[in-house]
Amino acid sequence: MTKIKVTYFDMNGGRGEPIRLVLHCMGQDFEDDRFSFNEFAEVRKGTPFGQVPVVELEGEQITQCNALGRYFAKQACLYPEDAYQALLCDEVMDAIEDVTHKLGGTLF
Ligand SMILES: N[C@@H](CCC(=O)N[C@@H](CS)C(=O)NCC(=O)O)C(=O)O
Repeated sequence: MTKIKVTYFDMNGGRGEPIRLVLHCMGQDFEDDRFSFNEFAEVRKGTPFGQVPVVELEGEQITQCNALGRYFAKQACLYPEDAYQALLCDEVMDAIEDVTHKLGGTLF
């Protein structure tokens, strides 16, 4: 696999953590680009949509945490091939995103 750089807050959790975790699980080297909350205003100027997480892959900046999580999880055999099982995974991921979205509103 090519060079991977994950840019996200220096925290355990949030939208970036599942991406870091799946990369660790698959033994994939990656640049763990962490930044403080104070640095976010500057970092977001260089990201699509002004949001994080962002993963640099094949020289492109890719966004959307669940899409990225699924992409790596498929390569790590951590995402079901069975369509129904995949649906159940997606349901949980999207429910967590709903909660995260509401929580985010209280932080920013
Ligand atoms: N749909 C995006 C949402 C990303 C997102 O909202 N990230 C937060 C940090 S966890 C952010 O950058 N918030 C700043 C903003 O939306 O202005 C995803 O799933 O990755």
